[in-house]
Amino acid sequence: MRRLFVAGNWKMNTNLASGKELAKGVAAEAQRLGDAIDIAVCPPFVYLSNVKAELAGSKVQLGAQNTWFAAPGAFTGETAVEMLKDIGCSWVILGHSERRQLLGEKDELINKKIAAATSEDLGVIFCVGELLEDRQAGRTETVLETQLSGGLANLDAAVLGQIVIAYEPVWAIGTGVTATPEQAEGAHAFIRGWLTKQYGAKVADSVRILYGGSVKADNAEALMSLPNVDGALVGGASLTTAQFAPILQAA
Ligand code: G2H
Repeated sequence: MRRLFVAGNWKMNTNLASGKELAKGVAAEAQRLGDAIDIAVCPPFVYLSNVKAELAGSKVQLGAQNTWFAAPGAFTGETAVEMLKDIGCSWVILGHSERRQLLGEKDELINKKIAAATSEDLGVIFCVGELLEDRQAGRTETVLETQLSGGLANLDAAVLGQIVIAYEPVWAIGTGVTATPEQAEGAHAFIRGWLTKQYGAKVADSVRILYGGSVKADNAEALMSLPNVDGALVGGASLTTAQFAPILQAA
């Protein structure tokens, strides 16, 4: 049985005060819910330590939204995996479509980052997903396969224990358009089938696959109750406790 996982991707949102307030609210909700699910928040880099302080004593885990793949050194503006670990991060989001599209991140770079994070025991939320034009042209599975095989290249099965995959159809991100349960389940089942082919059924059955893309209180339960959907990566609706708490409750 896979344990459900809900992570809030705050993207480039909040300020210091609102980020601390939000962290406090999520910690309080997590406390109320007990130990039923895994919960993480992924604030902007500059607020990671402040948010961590607000989460003290809470089971809510901390995640970063990016990392660099090399050890500390001359990489202006970048952040090393060991720095993220040092300030208490348990997770890093990699392969997000906003970084693929806006910053030109390719599968090869994402693969290096995944390898670096997992080699230091930092959990990875590895995002994959197709563009609208891919879906319309019937290329969804080809795109997912390319992103999965590129991102996970040369990683052995043991590493999969530290990786959560997030299926985020790009056409559903921040648009208010959510994948239907059939579309989500279809893509998730395809991903699990691919994992089975690559790593065997035991590993594939243990990997959590989150859905991301306009998850809200009113669609969270339908999505997270699907057989191959093991939680959610939530953007916009993770930015207030009022919207995030019902999603946590739905898990
Ligand atoms: C997809 C998601 C979180 P939103 O990017 O990763 O954002 O829920 O705002 O669509």
